[in-house]
Amino acid sequence: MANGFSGKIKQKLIEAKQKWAENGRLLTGVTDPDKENRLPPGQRQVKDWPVLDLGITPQITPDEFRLTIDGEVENPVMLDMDGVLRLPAMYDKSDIHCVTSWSRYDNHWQGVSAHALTGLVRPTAAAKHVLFTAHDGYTTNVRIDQFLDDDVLLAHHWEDQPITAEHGGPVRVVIPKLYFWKSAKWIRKISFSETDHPGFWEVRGYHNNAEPWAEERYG
Ligand SMILES: Nc1nc2c(c(=O)[nH]1)N[C@H]1C(S)=C(S)[C@@H](COP(=O)(O)O)O[C@H]1N2
Ligand SMILES: [Mo]
Repeated sequence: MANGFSGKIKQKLIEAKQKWAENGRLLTGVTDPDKENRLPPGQRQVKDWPVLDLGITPQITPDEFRLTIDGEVENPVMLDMDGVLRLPAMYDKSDIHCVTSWSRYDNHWQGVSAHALTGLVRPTAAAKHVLFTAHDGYTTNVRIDQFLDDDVLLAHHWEDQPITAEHGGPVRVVIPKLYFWKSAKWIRKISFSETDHPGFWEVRGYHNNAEPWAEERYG
């Protein structure tokens, strides 16, 4: 493969995060179903933008970028960067909530909406789940209704700049209303399916739904 990688898998960090799930770290026992507070329970606001990964930073140039969308769809596609940029652009401002407790307000994203993507590939009636696969081997899963929220996009710009490699460029997923581990960086495949396929953290004790105001951190 022509793509470059830097770093190596941080096995200790993965084991530590698995322990947090076993111990229920950060759980307050308080939920906020009506989202009365902008900050979900157990979160704190940060002004910087932390980088979280498994230790590997794939270096994918826009030229090398390919995105496969397959599974329960009428029109499977493989898009290159031009193919992504030709789809209607969407802009959104949203907050990030990472399960390790930091939240970052007012991120300005530009990219392609989940709606534009499904308009292109047309999921079949059987499609109920979505699995994202990334260049570092990471996977994460959501239900199709979570994917089709109005603020979900495949982002290629943040604050009017191309998304950097450390933050998942050239293209990453952004699903603002779920904990940020659901937002795959360095996306290379999106698969629609009838059955659910739990992802990297979901099989290591993290919640399948990941809704911050319900404190769905672990489970
Ligand atoms: N491909 C990939 N995507 C990923 C991850 C990862 O390790 N690999 N980490 C997830 C986690 S746990 C978080 S909190 C966010 C971090 O995104 P950031 O580094 O841009 O803040 O990416 C998510 N998406
Ligand atoms: Mo995270």
